[in-house]
Amino acid sequence: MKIVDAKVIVSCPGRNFVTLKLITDEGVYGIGDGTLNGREKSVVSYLEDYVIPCLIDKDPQRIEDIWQYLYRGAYWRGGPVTMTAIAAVDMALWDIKAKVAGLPLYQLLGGRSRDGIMVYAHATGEDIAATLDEVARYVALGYKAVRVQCGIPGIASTYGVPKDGKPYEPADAALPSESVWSTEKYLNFVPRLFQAVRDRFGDELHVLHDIHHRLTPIEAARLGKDCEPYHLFWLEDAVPAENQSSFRLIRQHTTTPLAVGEVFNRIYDCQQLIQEQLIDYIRCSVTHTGGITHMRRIADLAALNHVRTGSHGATDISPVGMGAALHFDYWVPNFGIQEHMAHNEQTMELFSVDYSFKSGFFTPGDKPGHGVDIDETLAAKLPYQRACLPVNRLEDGTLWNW
Ligand code: CS2
Ligand code: MG
Repeated sequence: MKIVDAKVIVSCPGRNFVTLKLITDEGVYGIGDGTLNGREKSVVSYLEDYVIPCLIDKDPQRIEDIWQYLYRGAYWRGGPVTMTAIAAVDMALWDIKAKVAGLPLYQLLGGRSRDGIMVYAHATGEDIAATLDEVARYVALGYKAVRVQCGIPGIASTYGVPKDGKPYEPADAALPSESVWSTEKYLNFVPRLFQAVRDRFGDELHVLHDIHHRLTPIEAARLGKDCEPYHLFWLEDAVPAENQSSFRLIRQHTTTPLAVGEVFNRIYDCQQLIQEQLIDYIRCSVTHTGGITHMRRIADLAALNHVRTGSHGATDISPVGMGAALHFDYWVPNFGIQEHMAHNEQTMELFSVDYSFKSGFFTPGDKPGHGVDIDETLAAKLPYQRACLPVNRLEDGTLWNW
């Protein structure tokens, strides 16, 4: 069997997606997600100019060898662009292998370890009352876990909170829009939010929160302590994690579980975090972390250290990436939770999926492969639209982490 052709399909059903299709001489093809929010075209170039020419005539069944070829063979290893491009190839190759075997992908990984995949939804609102109503809406839909983000009094716009009733998409302008941040206002407000959530919804609901890299370790430690009475499922991205030892200080001060990793792209980004047991959940995704082949390595290291998975699943993970993630989640023994932010209607017309939701849990479906495909005719009618992620400044104008 040989790879004879490859296409990189860029489409914008309300937001941009990069989809790779690898075609074999036997007519079987595989689909992979190569979407890197706000940097889509860099992955397109990396695939078209450097990766695809190396794949033609290669045996698609040799997933591991192709992975090593693209990773070690690049000399300039790692980084989000490279690892997203490798992920797209890897996902497409697993799709081909599973289609050839006539099995759903999770069967090739070792079969399912659970009956359903618990997901969390995003509840957001401009104030506490609106946010609680959103939580109630998800609880009524059957969700067992909800991420809660709320507008902060005195700050004009807050990460995760949509404006003008539109669905939240952070890449909202052709050039980065600017938001303003106040750590003090945020730290004083957030415990009140979670007090209100517990008062209304009781103890059972799993409640999550994303800090989005905005605190220092000691500030994160304060928030973790302040939130202990509300027993969060996790606090996410407390501080930027380039310096992995930052998490030691947070860990010494609080029992609130910690999650991190949506911007990581390889195992070395979380090696210390995992080996020193500084976190509870690793948030790497199949799409940005070298595909299923590399995610298995991260998950195995995590399993040795009591760390569970909680993969990134914002709308910038396409339905292809979500499909592949759900097969991974169905198998991975140390699964924790999966993020799920629903895609809009046009996206779900563009992509056909085999996964389904029931009472707070997803299942990946039993079609051979990962079960997700793209309508290329429709994709051609939805051209790329430039969209960047915002930047963030402190109230005095200093550039901060968004
Ligand atoms: C996020 C994302 O889902 C999350 O937890 O932090 O919303 C993130 O901001 C986007 O994926 C950026 O592309
Ligand atoms: Mg996040």
